[in-house]
Amino acid sequence: MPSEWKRTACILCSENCGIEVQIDGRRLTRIRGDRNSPSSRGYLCDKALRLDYYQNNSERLTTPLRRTAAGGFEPIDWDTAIAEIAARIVHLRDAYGGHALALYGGAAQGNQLSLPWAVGFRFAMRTPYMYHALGQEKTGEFWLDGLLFGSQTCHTSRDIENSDFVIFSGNNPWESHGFPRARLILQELAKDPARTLVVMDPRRTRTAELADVHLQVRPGTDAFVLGAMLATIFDEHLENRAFLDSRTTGFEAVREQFAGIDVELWARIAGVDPEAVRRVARGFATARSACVRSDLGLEQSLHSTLNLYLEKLLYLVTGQFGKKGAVTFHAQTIPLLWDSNPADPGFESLRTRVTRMIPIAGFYPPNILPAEIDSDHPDRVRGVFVDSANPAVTGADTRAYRKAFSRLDLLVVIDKDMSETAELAHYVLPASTQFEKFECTFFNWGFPENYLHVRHPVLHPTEGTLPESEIYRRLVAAMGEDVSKNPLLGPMTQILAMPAFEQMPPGMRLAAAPLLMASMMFVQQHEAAVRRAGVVDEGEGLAAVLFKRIISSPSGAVISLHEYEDSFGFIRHADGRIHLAVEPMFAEIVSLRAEAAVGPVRDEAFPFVLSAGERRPSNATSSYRNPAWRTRDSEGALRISPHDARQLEIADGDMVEVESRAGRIVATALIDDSVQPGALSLPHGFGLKYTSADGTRVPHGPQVNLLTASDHCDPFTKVPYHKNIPARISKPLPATS
Ligand SMILES: Nc1nc2c(c(=O)[nH]1)N[C@H]1C(S)=C(S)[C@@H](COP(=O)(O)OP(=O)(O)OC[C@H]3O[C@@H](n4cnc5c(=O)[nH]c(N)nc54)[C@H](O)[C@@H]3O)O[C@H]1N2
Ligand SMILES: Nc1nc2c(c(=O)[nH]1)N[C@H]1C(S)=C(S)[C@@H](COP(=O)(O)OP(=O)(O)OC[C@H]3O[C@@H](n4cnc5c(=O)[nH]c(N)nc54)[C@H](O)[C@@H]3O)O[C@H]1N2
Ligand code: SF4
Ligand SMILES: [Mo]
Repeated sequence: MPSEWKRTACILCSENCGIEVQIDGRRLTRIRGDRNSPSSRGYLCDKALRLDYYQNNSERLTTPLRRTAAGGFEPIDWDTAIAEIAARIVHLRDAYGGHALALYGGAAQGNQLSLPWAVGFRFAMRTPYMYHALGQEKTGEFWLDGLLFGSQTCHTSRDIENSDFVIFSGNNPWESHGFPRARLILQELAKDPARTLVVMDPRRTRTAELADVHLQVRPGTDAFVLGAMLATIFDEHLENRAFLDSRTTGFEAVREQFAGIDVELWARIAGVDPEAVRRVARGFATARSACVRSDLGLEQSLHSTLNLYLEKLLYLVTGQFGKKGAVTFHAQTIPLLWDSNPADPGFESLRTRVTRMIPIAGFYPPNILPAEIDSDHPDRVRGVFVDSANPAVTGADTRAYRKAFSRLDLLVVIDKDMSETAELAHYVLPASTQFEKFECTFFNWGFPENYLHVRHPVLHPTEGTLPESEIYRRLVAAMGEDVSKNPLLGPMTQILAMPAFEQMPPGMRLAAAPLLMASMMFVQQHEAAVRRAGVVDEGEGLAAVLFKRIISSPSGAVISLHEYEDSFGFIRHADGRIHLAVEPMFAEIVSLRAEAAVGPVRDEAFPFVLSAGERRPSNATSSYRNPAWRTRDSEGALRISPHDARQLEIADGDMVEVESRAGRIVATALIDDSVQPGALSLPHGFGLKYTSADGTRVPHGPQVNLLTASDHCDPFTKVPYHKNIPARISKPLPATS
């Protein structure tokens, strides 16, 4: 008998749309959007309907595992696992120092409630090293935010829903979402003749098909287009003087950087019509409200950090900031982002020992980790603890990762499934799924209204599994750590001793502790906005009321309601202004000018540009391991233009070899006129192993990171240039059967 409808969320992407599920035994049999969710309001994309594949699959882990001398795994009990891992961590820490240890991940798309426990555990390991997927995408933005706004925690949001003029640069929200109810909002934008939708993307994506203007740039040339837009704005005096005077410093220095740029030439380098570039620049500058949203297409492409700087200048010099329909800041419930400020005392000691990389917003980039391990440096990393991540597939250069991990003295993986990273580990610890424990995402980045959705479990934990918070609590205890000195575990342990917490069910206590802490901090920072959201203190204290609202709103709760003007209160520079002049970026603009003078350089040996990691209806990071969830594109096809397919005599469905300087893989060709001649595109999230009917565990679809290299990345952030891999492809391979 199916259960009544229970409320939870889809955990496949950062949106975490509210859902209702019916459960039959252990199966999620029916799923629908939760209309009571204040954020998603019943919206879903169809990937969510198959969440049973996340909950139930043959690769689920149900017991701790320990590597055997023969190279396999043996099941062990939790007490043994915790005691042995704790002892080995303490040994490495005390023999070599905390910098010999690193944490990787700590949270994925929807399971961030244990993050404070994970960070507390990192403190107990005495290491600053927190490697995270955000270091493959967003750290350029965080770094710039630090310089522009005074803190890397000054993260921006976009009021797309209310905007008259929206540019999506290097993202495809029709498929990837990235903001609430994406498809509905895109359709509204497209339909409304009074509003303008611009897409900058080398491929004619579903989002681009909806656009009023599609700037179909050549891969890797966005900096030229954005530079040409800024030059147009300055040439035509379209900057917003009042905003610049009252809110910013450094404008003149910025404007000088764009003097004399040949808009015509820069647009042509990018392969787009100069007049279209000018029109977009004018439209953006003069719109009542405008915003620009970028994602991996800018971050993981050539000039990554510079692209983001130019994108930020676009909205800042036009004053499309801190008002309805524009770019704004947003509140953070749990500070996911930290301010890694080079001016802080002791900052130099945070540099990694081998590559000397700095943290950005508290995160280290996955691209450097293999080098930090696979080195003869006496201070190399020797122990890695991975939680909710699968770097053996998702990190750049799979071979380098595998080789480096094989040199570790200790690799521990917490996952709900046997992942490719878990296969390499000394110990594997089974986590309860996100339907079996209290969870939430801290990617709740709404503005002016901000929401938090704390999900209660809809299933009992699978036998043998634990929630991460409990795993960390046990590990730290077994390490003999005095938690009272731990900056996170200390306060959380005090909260746990409060009578109200002692009475909570065990599964709830550890989850609730960080939420009370977060509520207190949130009220301290945003009291007026919390009150505006209807949180009323009747004597218990505002934080206590907010906490209760958070913990007892099964569809999620509104936690703050800001005013657009509040945006300026987030700025952390002492003068309260936005500092537009980011000197290191000026040098990048000088190089860009030099590049413009030379023109595009082609790698003759690898003449194609491969975009390695496209978001499609057939992928959902590595959350779905069973390939049966895919109703189409089961091969994870390689898109190739009709022109190139003709040249190479490739037909739809042919197998071809794709080769880069880092490696080669075989993929199935899909002839597709949405890609430009010379461009190729492979999906993200394929190549995961699953047990076949004959009992063997085999990968399904392309493992794109066999083609990517650790050093093909941005110099400032080490964010990989995954969207711009020089590649070549073979003629069709002979059929195998
Ligand atoms: N279905 C699905 N949705 C997802 C995910 C998933 O795995 N599957 N993953 C989630 C995650 S973790 C993230 S970070 C987001 C990412 O979301 P997006 O960034 O939107 O995803 P991508 O498809 O990787 O890349 C976006 C676009 O960049 C374009 N692009 C490639 N090269 C360039 C270039 O040089 N310039 C420009 N302007 N564009 C370029 C590509 O053609 C592509 O359309 O998606 C999230 N949503
Ligand atoms: N070439 C290329 N590489 C890329 C990208 C690209 O576009 N191209 N995109 C990059 C981006 S943007 C991202 S975000 C990363 C994503 O890559 P990762 O950071 O590695 O994250 P996921 O792929 O989401 O893997 C999450 C793991 O968490 C496990 N998991 C799910 N739920 C739970 C849980 O509740 N507890 C625990 N402990 N584990 C759980 C899943 O089984 C899975 O193994 O990939 C990056 N890699
Ligand atoms: S995949 Fe993302 S957009 Fe789609 S239902 Fe799940 S959370 Fe919502
Ligand atoms: Mo991501």
